[in-house]
Amino acid sequence: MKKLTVLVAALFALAAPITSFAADHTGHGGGGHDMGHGGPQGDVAHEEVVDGVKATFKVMSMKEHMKAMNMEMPKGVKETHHIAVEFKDAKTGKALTEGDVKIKVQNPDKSDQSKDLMGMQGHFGADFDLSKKGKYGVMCKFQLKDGKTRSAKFWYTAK
Ligand SMILES: [Cu+2]
Repeated sequence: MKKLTVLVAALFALAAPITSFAADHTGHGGGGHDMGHGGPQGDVAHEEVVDGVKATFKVMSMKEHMKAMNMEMPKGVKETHHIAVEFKDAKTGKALTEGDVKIKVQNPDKSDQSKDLMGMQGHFGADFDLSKKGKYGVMCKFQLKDGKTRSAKFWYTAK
């Protein structure tokens, strides 16, 4: 009996992220998602608590990001979007600003792009080429000061 309980628990643990992934998927495709209401720092694309850490993802155009950082748009950039993530201790709300953060983006055509994110002004960020219309799968792996490796993922639809 005990074995069965463990198995069921394991199944649930496996199923949970997939279910929320699928829910996001339909949620974002369902229309009525108004881009550009998120202020200068962009829209919250995804928020998730992973093992005690709250991860907030924002996807913004390079223009928006440069404006928010008070910087000029550099010439010749082929990246179109900036993906930013902020981490907070889910209990205390304290910002967690040190760690290794990687993002892999699966493009609509199933090719992918991976980047290490840089720590900048309280968030981690990197620039990606999201110029094709369609659904991008964003997978983030992060290791913060406590040494645990966590991951989060979500869908982003480029219109
Ligand atoms: Cu940034």
